[in-house]
Amino acid sequence: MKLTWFRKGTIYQIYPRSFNDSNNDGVGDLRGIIEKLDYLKSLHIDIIWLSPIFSSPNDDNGYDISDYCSIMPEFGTMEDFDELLRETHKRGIRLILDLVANHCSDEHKWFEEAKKSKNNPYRDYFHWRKPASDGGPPNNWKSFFGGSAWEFDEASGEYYLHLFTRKQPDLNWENPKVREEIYDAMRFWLDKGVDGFRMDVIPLISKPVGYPDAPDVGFRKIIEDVYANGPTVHQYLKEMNEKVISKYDAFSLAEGVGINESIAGLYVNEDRKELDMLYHFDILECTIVNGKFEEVSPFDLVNMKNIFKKWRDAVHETGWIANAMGNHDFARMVSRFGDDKKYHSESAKMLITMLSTQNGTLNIYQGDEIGMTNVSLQHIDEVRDIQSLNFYKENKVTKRYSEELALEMINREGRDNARTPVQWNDEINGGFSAKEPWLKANPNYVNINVENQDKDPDSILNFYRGLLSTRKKHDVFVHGNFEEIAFNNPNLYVYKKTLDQNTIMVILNFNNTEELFDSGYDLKGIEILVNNYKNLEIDNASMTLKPYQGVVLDLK
Ligand code: TEU
Ligand code: CA
Repeated sequence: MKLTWFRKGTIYQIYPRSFNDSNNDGVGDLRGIIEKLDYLKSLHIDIIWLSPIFSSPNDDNGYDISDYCSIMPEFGTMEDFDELLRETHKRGIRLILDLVANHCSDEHKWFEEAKKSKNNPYRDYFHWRKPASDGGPPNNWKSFFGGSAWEFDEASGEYYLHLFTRKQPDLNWENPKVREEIYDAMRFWLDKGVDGFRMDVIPLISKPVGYPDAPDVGFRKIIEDVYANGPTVHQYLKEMNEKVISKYDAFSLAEGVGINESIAGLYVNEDRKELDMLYHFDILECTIVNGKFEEVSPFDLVNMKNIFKKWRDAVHETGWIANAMGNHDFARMVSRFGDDKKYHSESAKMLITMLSTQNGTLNIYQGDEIGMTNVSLQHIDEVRDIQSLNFYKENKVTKRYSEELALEMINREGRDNARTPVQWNDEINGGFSAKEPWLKANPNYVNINVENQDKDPDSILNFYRGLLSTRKKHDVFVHGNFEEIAFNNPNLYVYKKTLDQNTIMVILNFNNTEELFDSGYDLKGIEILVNNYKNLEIDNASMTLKPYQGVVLDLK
């Protein structure tokens, strides 16, 4: 496949509320991002994705938009945005925005109008249904964040659909006016020069005809079979591409909730002209059985290899995916997949070595470049995430888990883990803000912070910088033919990749003990492109890998 700028480029996700606070009110903002653009440039990233920056009552931190074409006042002004875009482009970095088009805020003008009466012209912008015969919700759908997905509206005696919180009513994409409104908003930003969109829960925009009850299966399966991939989704994505995205030098990146590898191509195969790439959930959810705050399964390396393999095969040379091991919705990557204590630095470096040598666009989530870890919130009052809070409240009623255990689960899996302020230095609140931040800083900022790591040549941060610049020089990191080696080895992840005349071998130790590996090659004088330790212990064709050691060899 042709390596366009968005396929080859590395995306860095910013969660603006937690990135950098320029005016010390405890909330990150656009000027805070501008202050850090040189830092981002020094990381060798190519594209910035901003989580939502639009006006919002912040029931779900901006994923509930009340005006698609204005800036959330807490984050700054339109002038600030224009400057941010200019300054980003000046540094040769692209900027994409978060398009939340499946739902808006209940405080959006559209919904406020729609609620006024059944004949209001905006009524049909949303999904309204009569109650079931017992007066209850029209079907058994559950919201992603707990409780029924339907909310009763007293005034009209009807229910409206909200797959997320009740302050996030789902938009009715069957209505062509809704689609045009969204396309207009997209054009507004694209005309300013933004380079594309990450599309929030985009597979959910088309609902199954007749809103049938969901079967009694796990929530993940319900998402796949009922909520996502509705009958008109491809028609609308084609339309969106044709009318909007294709008119610009811009790309679309779907959050692929509910998409499994067997249908991925329908969304991202190049010849379909729908979306340019997607994130899938299989890696991010590989330890979560059905949904958050339920059953968890231990990390299993062979299972993870399988996930990467099936997705690679699904789109090989026909479509494209994006790879991430963390974002604002999941616990921290090094805490989940590495060892955030004894081998903090080693495991953080090994994981990014793995991710950056997988086929697809590489994604980094803010703070992962310094190995930010999960936080331990001491009391429910410190929790901010609506998903965690809803779980805690619901659990108070059901008493399924003790309150201590519920808080422990929130600390293990909750979204606040990824949302603590970025740790810039060892000053108060990690240098994020002089004022108490909206979500408390992880106290480990005294050790884990950008300033420390910037000075230390062996830091995680400087490893990221080196790795990303190496990746830029070797397209074989980004795509190519994959050959798995020792696939069933539960501790080592080893693969050979070939593109044209270039071959690399990637050897990663996921274990906290030394591991022996026989490469089958004469390794004398071999060029080591990436190594998270100072040395590599080689004996002819064999090597001894230190705990969490990861290397990339150039086999030419
Ligand atoms: O997330 C959608 C989504 O599927 C997540 O809710 C995910 O399943 C969950 O966090 C895992 O437990 C997107 C946004 O990324 C998220 O921040 C929003 O809350 C959500 O959509 C609604 O817009
Ligand atoms: Ca601020």
